[in-house]
Amino acid sequence: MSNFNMESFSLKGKVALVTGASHGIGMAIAEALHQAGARIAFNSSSEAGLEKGLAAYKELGMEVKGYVCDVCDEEAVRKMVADIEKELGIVDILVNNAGIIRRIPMTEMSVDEFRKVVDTDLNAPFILSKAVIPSMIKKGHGKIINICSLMSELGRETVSAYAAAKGGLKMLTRNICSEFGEANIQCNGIGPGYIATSQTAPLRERQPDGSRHPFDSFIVAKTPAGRWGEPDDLKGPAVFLASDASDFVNGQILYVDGGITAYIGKQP
Ligand code: NAP
Ligand code: GCO
Repeated sequence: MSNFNMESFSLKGKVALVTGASHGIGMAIAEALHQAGARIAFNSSSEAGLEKGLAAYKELGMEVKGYVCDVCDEEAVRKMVADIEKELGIVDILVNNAGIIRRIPMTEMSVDEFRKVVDTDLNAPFILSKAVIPSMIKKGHGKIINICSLMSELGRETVSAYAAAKGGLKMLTRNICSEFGEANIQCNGIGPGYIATSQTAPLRERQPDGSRHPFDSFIVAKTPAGRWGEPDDLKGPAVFLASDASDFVNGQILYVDGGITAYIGKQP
């Protein structure tokens, strides 16, 4: 007899850490996990970002714990996780959302710029996961959700560091699954398509004559849904992967992309 019921999607009693959730996709995911019953911790790399995030959560009527923490700094991450464990409890759900992109032609990109993207988008999820897994093992369960990208699968001009990092994040997801599945830790990824946030704002800016950005029109044509995604489109998939309902899903990347990775594109 299956013990599945709608409570399987509940996160009541769970503690979730969503990195880089002072706005954008991270905030939307934090909102959804909170709606499903989780207590939320988030971080920003700056005091200003933290304050902005806390004010926004207050507006939403959400009581959350916020921390200033650079996800690339292992010592700072260890301290943040220890503080969360003291103030909220062991982290049951980690969402590695914090990330950056630099759009620079590869031959013009400095090694330092390449390294910074890989550090934030790949090394930091390793650092965060390493910090929370021991307590998850002790507790007997845990959920790690890595925010990958359609660029975990596809490349394009100027995003070499980002695509390399997000491709690596896909494989880190599979490796955490492989190494800790037997400890009842499920590690999956969400691969958003093109989502309307501050990160993609430059790709959607109106042209001087008021017309749409060519890239904006290109993406809308390439996406079967015929639109950019919104952060809200990621809420349901995040709750599913954070909940007991996905206990037998491990090492998978769930593409939430309006179909773009499945579509060759309309004949011009
Ligand atoms: P965003 O608006 O730029 O938000 C990224 C967040 O990451 C910011 O809140 C920033 O926080 C945080 N962050 C960056 N570096 C950090 C660091 N060193 N330490 C702590 N926090 C740091 O981007 P978004 O569109 O919401 O993207 C969120 C995630 O989704 C990223 O991993 C991105 O790669 C991924 N993604 C986005 C899209 C899209 O189309 N938008 C598609 C696929 C995947 P502070 O500024 O507060 O420090
Ligand atoms: C870009 C975009 C993409 C999105 C996202 C797509 O420059 O092509 O920023 O990289 O951010 O990752 O899934």
